[in-house]
Amino acid sequence: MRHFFSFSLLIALIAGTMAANAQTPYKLKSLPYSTSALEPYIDTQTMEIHYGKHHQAYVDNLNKALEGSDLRRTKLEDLFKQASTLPPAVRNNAGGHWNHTFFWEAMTDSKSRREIPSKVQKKIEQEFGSLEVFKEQFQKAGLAQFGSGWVWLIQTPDKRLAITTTPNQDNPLMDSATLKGTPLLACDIWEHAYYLKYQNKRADYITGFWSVVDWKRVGEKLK
Ligand code: MN3
Repeated sequence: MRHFFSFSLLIALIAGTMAANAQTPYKLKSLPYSTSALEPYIDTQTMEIHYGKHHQAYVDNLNKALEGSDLRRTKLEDLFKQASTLPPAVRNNAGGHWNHTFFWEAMTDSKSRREIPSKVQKKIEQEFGSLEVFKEQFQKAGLAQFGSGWVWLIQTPDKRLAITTTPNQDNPLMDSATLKGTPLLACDIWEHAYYLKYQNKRADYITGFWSVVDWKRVGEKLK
């Protein structure tokens, strides 16, 4: 009996260690396409620096900020529910890691995935009047965001669609967000996302963004 007891204790300890390791350290996921795949809308050099340097830094700094903390056992999506209570280094780098992973996957080099599924088109028409009006409003929101941040298309808990912006590396999953919901699409409007190619012309960058959006993925996320 005593042996059995210590054996199950050992198993519990191993399982506990594995669960902790499943979360940290966080790693940079591979891009779903090459760094030149979104040319000419998103240039190769920007992709290389944005993904390889900026995103990597969020991952490294997140791992550093979580060192020795119980928070590393918590999934990022669950951390965001208590974002307003998190140390700034955890909140900013956890947001930075999650938002960029979401952003890379919001774009595609596949022609067929760039076509908008009819259920997405219909839902957008219902909510915004037309796809063109939606794009205009999304772009306007992106331009109105002062300084660094993100513009999002989200699905709110009542299943409606909405456009919202978040400052810095915040996102609509955070308890602090002015409008909360499930992200369907995001555009990074930090200058580092576009300055090398577009300089101060954020509007042209967002116009280019429409050409590489993975609309199929928006459809997969739409409930
Ligand atoms: Mn960025």
